[in-house]
Amino acid sequence: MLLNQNNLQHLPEGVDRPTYDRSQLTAGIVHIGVGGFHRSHEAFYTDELLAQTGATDWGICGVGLREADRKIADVLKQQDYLYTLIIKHPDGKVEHRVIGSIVDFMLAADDANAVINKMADESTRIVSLTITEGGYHFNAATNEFDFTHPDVQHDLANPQQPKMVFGYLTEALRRRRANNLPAFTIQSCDNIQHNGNMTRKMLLAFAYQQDAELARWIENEVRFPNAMVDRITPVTTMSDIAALETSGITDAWPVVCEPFTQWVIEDTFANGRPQWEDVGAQFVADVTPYETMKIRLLNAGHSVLGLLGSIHGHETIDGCIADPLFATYLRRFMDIEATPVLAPVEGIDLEAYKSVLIERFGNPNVKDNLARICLESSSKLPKFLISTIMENLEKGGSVHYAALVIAAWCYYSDKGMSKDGVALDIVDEMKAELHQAAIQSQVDGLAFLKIESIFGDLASKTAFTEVYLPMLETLYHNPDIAQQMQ
Ligand code: CS2
Repeated sequence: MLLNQNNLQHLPEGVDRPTYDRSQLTAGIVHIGVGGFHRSHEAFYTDELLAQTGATDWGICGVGLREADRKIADVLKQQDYLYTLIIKHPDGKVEHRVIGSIVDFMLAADDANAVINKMADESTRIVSLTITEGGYHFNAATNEFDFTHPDVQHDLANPQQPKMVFGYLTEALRRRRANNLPAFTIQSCDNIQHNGNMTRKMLLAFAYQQDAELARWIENEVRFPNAMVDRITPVTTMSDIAALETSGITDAWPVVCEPFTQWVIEDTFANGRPQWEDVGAQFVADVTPYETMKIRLLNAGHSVLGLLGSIHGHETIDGCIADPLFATYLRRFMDIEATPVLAPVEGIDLEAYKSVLIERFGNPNVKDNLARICLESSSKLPKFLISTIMENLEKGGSVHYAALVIAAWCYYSDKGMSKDGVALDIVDEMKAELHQAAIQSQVDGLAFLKIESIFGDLASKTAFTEVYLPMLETLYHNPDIAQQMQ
């Protein structure tokens, strides 16, 4: 059965589907970057909210800023913006849930002005974002907004015809202000520490350059709540689509996820917000301890398995966890190196959190590919892992487990293959630089660590290098990483 509004009632029994009247919804949220994660997380919470509370003013209008989003636009439109969330439980049970919270989708490439007007419309109260790290134009080396990108330069000069996210936001806010409308909240849902503060800093840097008076208004009126977001969402595969078809739903763009989900949000909104707390989200005054815990345990844990596992020849996270050597290594890393540098988190038992994490990673039905995990490691590892190393060095803690991961990353960047010669699919904006530095490390063992924008001054810390260098050397002699993980 083709998924669309008319066919909702004819879907197979057991499929959860919107029971609320979608035709009554207005889009109080405009979301930029409709990918897998938005659809398994914010759109899922919002769907639950619409179903449980009968709210009608919090539908979502998706926006695609890239020409590459055209395919998504076509598929969603054809399906009346409906899609299936395929929730895979560890015991093999699979839940199918049709999500109805997205009610429209606009492609900026078709009509930039219409997208800006939509954001500037009175009904829009939140603009949320999942644009990945790269979308923020943040320069890690200077800690500032990167004005050098051609799209940024273009947007400064052409406020009415923007290309990148901050150009759109600034112009929409300009129109709201001109129309005496209240500002909207800008809500980042990216897995970035202090994602709200980051968004604020980047937007203001851009806006001040373009129009200082407007920028001051933005500074005073817009709110940017920080949030910790969590739900493992692997890449949807053709076999997921085929299995769904066998179950009776024809959906060209479903999304797969685990049952677990968490959203911790700082309660600072400019213009109202959905009662997401009614459907499991947590509103707190300060999200810092939650996000540090998540990034240093979950995301770092993923990277530990991703890099070591890739060299060993594992393909998925659950494949790593099924290997006792990897599961034990991960737990030791968490206990010995990550936990000692975490602040206590109110209401959370860290030991239980770690055990749950390992269970989540071990879910044999969520085939989370290591290639996804290792994607853009250069922008992930500084926050996920290197911060833990630095803090351990400061307080004389262990860096042994993390050091092997960095050595593995060097080997991986150099060879681009597993120990058995299977080619690895490496996607990283810094791929070429990483590769060069890694090759160089055969001559100068510290060459890889000398990439300052990633490692800071780690190459000068002997307490680290004396652990790291022998590991790297051993790895080059014998890439059977398992031997060093014992
Ligand atoms: C992963 C995350 O990209 C990664 O390296 O660790 O995508 C992770 O699956 C999510 O943050 C889970 O919430």
